[in-house]
Formats: sequence, C-alpha cells, structure tokens
Amino acid sequence: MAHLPSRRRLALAVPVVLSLTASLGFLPTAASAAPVTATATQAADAGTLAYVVNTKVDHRTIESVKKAIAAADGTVVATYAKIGVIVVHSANPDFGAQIRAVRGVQSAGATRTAPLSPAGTTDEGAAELISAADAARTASASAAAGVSEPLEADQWDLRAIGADKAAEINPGSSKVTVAVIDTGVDDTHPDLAPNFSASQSANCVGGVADTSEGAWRPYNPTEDYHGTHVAGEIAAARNGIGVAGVAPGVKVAGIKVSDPKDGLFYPENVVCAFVFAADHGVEVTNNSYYVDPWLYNCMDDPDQKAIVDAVNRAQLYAQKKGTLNVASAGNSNHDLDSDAIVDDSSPDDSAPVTRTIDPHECFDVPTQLPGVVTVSATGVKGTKSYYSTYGLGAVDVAAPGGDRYQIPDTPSANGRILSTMPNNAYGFLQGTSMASPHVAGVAALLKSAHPWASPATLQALLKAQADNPGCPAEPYDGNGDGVVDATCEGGKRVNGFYGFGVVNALRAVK
Ligand SMILES: [Ca+2]
Ligand SMILES: [Ca+2]
Repeated sequence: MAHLPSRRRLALAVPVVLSLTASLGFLPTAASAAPVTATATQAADAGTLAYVVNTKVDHRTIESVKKAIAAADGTVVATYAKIGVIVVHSANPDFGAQIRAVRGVQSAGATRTAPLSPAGTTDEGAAELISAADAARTASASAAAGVSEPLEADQWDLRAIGADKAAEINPGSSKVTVAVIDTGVDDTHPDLAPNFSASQSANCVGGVADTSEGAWRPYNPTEDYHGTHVAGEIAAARNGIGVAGVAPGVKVAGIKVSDPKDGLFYPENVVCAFVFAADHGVEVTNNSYYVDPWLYNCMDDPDQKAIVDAVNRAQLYAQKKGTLNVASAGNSNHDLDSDAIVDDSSPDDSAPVTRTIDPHECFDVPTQLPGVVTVSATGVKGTKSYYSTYGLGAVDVAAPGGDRYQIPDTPSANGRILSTMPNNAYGFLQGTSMASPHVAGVAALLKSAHPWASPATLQALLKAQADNPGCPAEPYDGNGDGVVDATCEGGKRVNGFYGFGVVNALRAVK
C-alpha cells in the first residue's frame, strides 16, 4: 500500500488547479522503444490465489519445479529465471504446502489472502479540489522572490535540503533515471513530460511487464495520484511552470504496481518492477509503499517468508546491476527497533487481525530489506513528522515529508509537500511517501556527479553529507496533545528519528 495513512485518507489531498499553465498545453511524450509484452491475465476463478515460488537459480531446477507446479494445479504466470522466482496462479488450496515439499524449492507462498478477481476500478472519493487562489498568491510571492517556478514559494521542502541552490549549480544529468515504483505516473503532465523516460517505464501489475504506450499511467487518475506526486518531487522540470523537483535535470520513469481493483501493491508486481528497472538501466528506484497484504512479513510464516524472499531477490538483483533502491519508512509512528509492534492492519486484502510482531523478525518490505535506503520524514521545523515510523539501526536518512502540525510561513501555509497531480494539477500531500523521493532525488544528483558510484557508495555519500539535528531535547509530542508519542534513541551522529540525518542536495553537487 502506498505509504500514506490509508487509501481512503488520500482524499485529504488538496490539488490546486493551476490555470497559469493551462495555455502551455502538453508537451509531446517520447515514444516507447521497448517491445510490447503480454499483459498478465488475472484469473477470474473464485478461489484462485497468486503465489511466488522461489527456487535454486539453476535452469534444470526451474524446469523440474515448473513440472511440479503444473502437477499441483498451478499455472505459471511469469518466470524470473535469473533470480529463481516463479509467479504462479492456483486454485488448489494446498498448492503452497505441496510446492514447498518439492526438491529445489527454497520458499513458496501465497502473495495474497483474498482471491484474484477480474480487473475493475474502485469508487473511493475523489481528491478535494480547491480554488486557484492559493496558487495565484504563491505565484506572486515566487515572482517577488525571483525564483524560477511559479509555485516554488510554497516548496519549503526544496529550501530545507538546499535543492533550490543545488539546481543553480547542477540540476542533475539526463543520463540518470529514477524509476517511481508506484500507482503509475501521468507523464502527460507538462511539468513531467520534459523529463519522462517512456522507454524505462512499464505496467508490472500481475507480475509481467507491459511496456505498451501509456501502460505506466494511473488506472484511475482521480484516485491513483500518488505516483504522479512522487515523480514531481523527484524531477519536475524547471521550465517556468508549476513546481520543481529535487533533481530537475534527471529523467523519471514510472513502473506501475498498484492493483486496479483494490489499489494494493502485491509482491509479484514489485518483483517485476525491480527486475524491470535493473534490466532497463535505471540508476535509482523510489519505493513509497509497503508490499501488500502484510505490513510486516514474519519469517516463521511460510507465505510471508516467501514474500520477503522473492522481493529481496529482486531488489538485490537490482543492486547488483547498479540500481540504488530508496524506500519510505512507513506512516505508523512505529519504532522499528522495539521488540513489539502491534499491527492491526494486516492482511489488508481481506479481514485484518491484530498481531504483536518483532520488527527484527517480521519485515516491512521493501524498506527493511538489506541495502535499501530507509527514509523517515520531517516537517518544516525539521523535526520528525508525527506519523513517521523510526528506529535506531532501521532508518538510514531523513527528508522532508511534511507534517500538518508544523506550518510554514509560505503563501499557502501548508505543512505538506506540494507536487504534481494527474490531469495537469498540483496538490499537497504528507507522508514518508513524500520523504523518500527527496532522497531519491538527492541520490540522482550524486549519481550525476559520480557516474561510476555503486549503490553502496551512493548510500554512504547520502549519509556522510546529511545534517543530523540529533534527538530532540524535549520529550517528543508530534501532534501536540500533551502525550509523548515516540522516544528517539541514539546520538548526534546517528539516531532513531533521522538515521544519519536529513539529506542535503547542495552538498551532493558541490
Ligand atoms: Ca516546473
Ligand atoms: Ca502526542
């Protein structure tokens, strides 16, 4: 699920319809150079589940396991031979247990608890539209401040990490691409079109990459705006309209992984996305979500273990091919270094149960996977956002994600993050979903300056150049209700709220 409080609460988003840019029209979209591949079919059988079957990475093993899959009434949907992950659909209720007993199978399990069903659309409420008054006031303030973008006066987050000054030195290289693994990206947005890389974009829903023209766009632009917002935070162009991203000179791609029916980010979709990004020369991926249906995947559960295994194989494959993976820490204000977290939201595709889990043995995927940059969120005052998940040894770095309790002195006085929305709109959102793309943007600036840097080197540079505010001196009460909400462990150099600190775009280009 997108790392916002919940899909329904996405309706809190406040898009601005920006009439200022309407006359400019849409810029042409680059044609896709990638071959068209088959779209994964979704079985309509009432009892069909999807599975990941993880095997030894060996041709003969994979072929023999495929025979066993057929014998157990499974249908192979996709085979990722290089990482030994096979995506299967099966209506056999014992499929998981049967396939786990097969020689060469290292883990296997269902990636959902509710059956597959034919694609459809949800009918959740549309985002709230407001008048253009704030946009006009912001454009006036931006002009007075002499900044290049009409809405930049509301972008306190850029100034917080020196991204406004960085852009004057080096906006990033067009040879660097950040892929947004998310709900799809509306590349027809005039602030995204100039920097969009269609040849590195796809629809991975179902576990198979579809690269046909526009497949990467949101199924439902009114609801699935999350990925378009994230893309703008990273690489909205400095083109005299709307907003600017942290790295306005780099390319941004969209890899859609959210199910059209329930909006969930199923594991096989994410496996497909990491492999696609790696195989298409993507330098950085942004992952502002956790794989559904489990917020935490426990290694003592065979299904959840298989999910961790499959997604980890895919993200490690990407790292080995030179792709840095950046992910949001989550919006539950959980301490990932505690020994007990109450998760009452999983599984989120059927009936959730209340579980107490140990985050050292049950993992939020992909953010807790090895080598992934885990990002917590800050507000305009520079302190942890009230919702941000944290934890010493779990959080790597922090970045602005917005906080509605920390209000800036900007024209719209909105403590959230302003970015692009589908259909040529702009809106404010808050979340670790918004923090992660700031880090992805700074990582793209670093990659532009150091083209040969490995993912590990990029992560080390992000940390070395970060500004650490240290743990707060006062007990932390993020929402100001008088009740302490979280405890920051650690010191000035590294701590649970900010990891190694808030990333810095200016240092990345100097
Ligand atoms: Ca712009
Ligand atoms: Ca409180």
